[in-house]
This record gives sequence, C-alpha cells and structure tokens, in this order.
Amino acid sequence: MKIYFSGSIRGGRDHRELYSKVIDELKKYGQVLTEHIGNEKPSEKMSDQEIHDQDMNWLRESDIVIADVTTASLGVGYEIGRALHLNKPVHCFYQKEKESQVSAMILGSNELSCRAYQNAEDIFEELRQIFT
Ligand code: 6K6
Repeated sequence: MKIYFSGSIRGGRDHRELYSKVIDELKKYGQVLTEHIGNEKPSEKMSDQEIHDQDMNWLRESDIVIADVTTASLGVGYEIGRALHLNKPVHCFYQKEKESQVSAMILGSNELSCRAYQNAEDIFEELRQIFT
C-alpha cells in the first residue's frame, strides 16, 4: 500500500510535529511516499519544478491520499484536486476548532471524506478504520 501524505509546507508549519506523528502511524499501514512533510528542513536542495514533478509522480504512484487540511495551503489543495482527477481515494483531516477556516471547497465536496480531530489519537483511530 503506497500512501501519499499531504500537509502544509509554505502555507504554514504550525502542525509539523503532528504531521510527523501521523506519518509514523501511517507507516504501520504501508509505504509513506512523502515522509519529508514531517521534516523541519528539506533533506536535499531541489528546485520548485523538481519538487512539483517528484510529488506528482508519487501522487500517480500512490494508492491513497491522506491530507491534513487544517492549515490552508495551495499545495495541499492542488494535490487534493489532482488526486481526485486521478480517481484516488482522498481522506482529509482537520482540527475541529479550526473548522470554520477550512475551505468550503474541501468540506463541501462529496468526493472527499473529511473528518475532524481533537488530538493525534483521534486521527490514529480514524486511520485504523480506513486501513483495517
Ligand atoms: C521543505 C520541508 C520539507 O521539504 C521541503 C521542501 N519542499 C517541498 N518538498 C516536498 N513537497 C513539497 C514541498 N513544498 C510543497 N510540497 C508539496 O505541496 C507537499 O506534497 C505538500 O503536501 C504540499 C504543501 O504545499 P505548500 O503550498 O503548503 O508548500
């Protein structure tokens, strides 16, 4: 099972530590293609085009997309749109208390599954339901 985790980078890094925990949990269920999303800094210097092309290849290769949409991010929104176009299942998570800030284009889409969480354990429980 190849998993594409999508989370904000230039949109804001407030939830980076949570992404890291979710990525560790996702590794129980398959190969996480986008482990770097939890890293503080890029492991290698890449141009924007290299980042885009590598991520799009991983997206095409993936079996499922898990996205944290709490922090508004153009990149995350773009990846979700591209993933839907590729007919990938997409599961979005967002922090309950930030619900009013999550785009209606995400919360209002009947092609997406969106779940609110209060803490990392809530996400882990939802992941168990998705993957087992
Ligand atoms: C910084 C930290 C870790 O890696 C970096 C280098 N930058 C990126 N590396 C890999 N993927 C990226 C990078 N910047 C954006 N992305 C992709 O867009 C990721 O797959 C994220 O899900 C999404 C974040 O978009 P922005 O608009 O918040 O940057």
